[in-house]
Amino acid sequence: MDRVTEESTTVTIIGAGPAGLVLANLLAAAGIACTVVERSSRVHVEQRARAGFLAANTVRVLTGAGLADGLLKHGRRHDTCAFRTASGEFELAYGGLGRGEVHTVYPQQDLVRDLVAAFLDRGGDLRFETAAVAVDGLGTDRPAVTTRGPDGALRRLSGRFVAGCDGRHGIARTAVPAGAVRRYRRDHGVSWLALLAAAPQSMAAVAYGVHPDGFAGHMARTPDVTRYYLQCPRGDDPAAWTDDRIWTALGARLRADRHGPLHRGAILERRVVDMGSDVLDPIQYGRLFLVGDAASLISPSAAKGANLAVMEAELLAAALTALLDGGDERPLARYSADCLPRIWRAQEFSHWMINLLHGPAGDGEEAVFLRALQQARLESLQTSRRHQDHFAENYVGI
Ligand code: RFL
Repeated sequence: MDRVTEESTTVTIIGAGPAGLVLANLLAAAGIACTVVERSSRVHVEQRARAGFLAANTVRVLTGAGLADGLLKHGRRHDTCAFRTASGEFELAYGGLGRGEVHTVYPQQDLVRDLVAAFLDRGGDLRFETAAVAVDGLGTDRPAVTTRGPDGALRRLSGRFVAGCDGRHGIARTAVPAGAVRRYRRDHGVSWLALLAAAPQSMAAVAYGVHPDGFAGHMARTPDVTRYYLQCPRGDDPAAWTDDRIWTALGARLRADRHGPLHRGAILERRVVDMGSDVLDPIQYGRLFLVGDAASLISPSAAKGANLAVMEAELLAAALTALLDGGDERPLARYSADCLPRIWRAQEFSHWMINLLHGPAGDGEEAVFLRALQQARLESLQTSRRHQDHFAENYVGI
């Protein structure tokens, strides 16, 4: 039997993604002891390119907590998106619609790097290459997380609460007994080849190409790197997509012949992402609280995942602080009920976006009908100011 060293903390946070790191920083600022365990290395989490579009609420939370120096300095304002269809291009300057909110473009890996540095600067306890391997005592007032560190040693961290911020495939979800929470889920049946290109953005706006060959997307990241997406068949091998094939498909679907050429560059990353969503209800079990992708996975169609993670981390930090500092149990009791309506709003909008951007292939009766609906949806968005305001509110809001 391996020897297990016993340790204690107040809140054990599993996972150093946006959810875990925002929570850790907010708790540390409130003087609440927490320990973050992260199975990957620091280099890995600080280089993992994913999201880039930060909602106004995310910027507000980070600014209020003094965590926004990097994003305020290097982030870029983004307020327009464009749709390219067979009938031309239309732009939505969403920064002037709805509530007038805009995105800040700042790569997730840069935000993670800032959050790691801020937590360590405060003297925070953050253990990389340390995986949570078991969670126990969730129904007691002393839940514990057993971890295995880089030296192979086992440590059992017991505390008052556990925050599961370890993403969709983490251990926190699996620690919840079957039947204790309900899991809603949907496979949208669509896959994207997610690409990072070593090239500046090709146009100022986010662009969504709606094309008979499938969807294509263009999103800024940094001055030298741009994210693109190509709808692809489920199970496609990313290696089968050569740089040439990628640029040809992007050019065709984003209609470069009509709207101007794309800035090409080497493809730095290509991976197939299956569009799926799920929501756990409640996002709590005993003294375990789920945050971010661990609570609800959302398809990247509307860039909501990281923003939901930050929203939930803020609510959980405030609720834990109210209890541990002031003895008020009510916000923590409400955590799940407070988050779920916002999660479902984001899910609803992301689902609507999926239907806006993808028409089914083929000449079958249903496919033809659904493509006509897609066209009607795009026309409504192009022509109705009310629809545009609603879109803007949901596109940037959380
Ligand atoms: P993360 O970022 O996955 O972090 C979870 C962390 O937990 C660690 N972990 C463990 N650590 C210890 N022990 C264990 N047993 C562990 N198991 C797991 C993992 O190593 C990891 O470090 O979850 P978090 O913090 O909830 O954050 C969620 C966001 O990362 C995610 O929602 C977004 O990236 C989604 N997303 C986007 N969201 C946006 O808001 N805007 C976007 O523009 C956007 N673009 C994207 C995206 C996701 C994408 N992919 C890869 C699905 C683009 C893409 C391509």
